[in-house]
Amino acid sequence: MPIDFSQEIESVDTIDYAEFKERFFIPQKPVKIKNLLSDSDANKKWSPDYFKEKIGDVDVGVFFNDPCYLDRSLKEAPQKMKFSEYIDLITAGPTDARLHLFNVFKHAPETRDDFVIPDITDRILKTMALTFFGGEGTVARMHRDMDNSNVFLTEFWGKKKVVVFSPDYDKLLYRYPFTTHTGVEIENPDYDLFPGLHDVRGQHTILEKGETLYMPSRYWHYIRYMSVGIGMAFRSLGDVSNLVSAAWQMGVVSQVDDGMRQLTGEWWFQKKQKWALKNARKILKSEV
Ligand SMILES: O=C(O)CCC(=O)C(=O)O
Repeated sequence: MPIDFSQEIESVDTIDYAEFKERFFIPQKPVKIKNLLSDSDANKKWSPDYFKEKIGDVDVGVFFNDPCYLDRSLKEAPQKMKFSEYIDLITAGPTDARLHLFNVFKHAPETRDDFVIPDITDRILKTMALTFFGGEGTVARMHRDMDNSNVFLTEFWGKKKVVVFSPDYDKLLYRYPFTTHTGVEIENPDYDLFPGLHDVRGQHTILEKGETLYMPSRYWHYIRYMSVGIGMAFRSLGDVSNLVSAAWQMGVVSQVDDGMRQLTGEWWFQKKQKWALKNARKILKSEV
């Protein structure tokens, strides 16, 4: 059976703290909330032109999906351009150029007042909202967020397909050890190389303008922009065990990974690839 993410993520119109906690937060289940921020000024005002006018002259770092970075997030964007040029690029037609975790509020602080983060859960990092820009066809390839926080992603312009998988599928998704990344392409899976994908089940949604998607801590996510898109994510801290493992991952494991990559280059990447295949094989064997 092919990898299956045809199930839709549950969707609610509105939800309060108590219901969210009981039905989604404690069980760590994804949910789309249609009207968490749909009334905000951001949903009324944000557009490519709105930001082009405000911060057109700012230099921004633009990311592309280069396959040589399959096993990590790039810390620095490979290309810089004026924000206005970036908007011209993404509005001209399909492109994979994206602004990832972009702090638009540093350049246009007044736009932070365009929305109020609701008290939907505890330990929300209210000052840490970040934005994402992309063109039609832009892909945020499959990854888990290294900080293990709970993510609330709101789309304020355009729409995107989001596919999520539980962290229980870590090994069958062929996570490269030492990282929160995988080389699998879920919309074009290579079953010969990654046979474990046959057993993977996920969920998807089309996140439309104004809607918010809650992705629990450590959930895998894959995102494809169906149009030019502007999103904003805020986060709430994971529980103690997630915080400890995030600190370990960021402070130790990924430092070792970076060091080994610098020392041994391709050898390290191939080693991780082998380990990922071996980890999945073990699970497949135990299932027989
Ligand atoms: O919407 C996007 O471009 C990416 C969002 C994402 O990967 C995240 O919130 O972790």
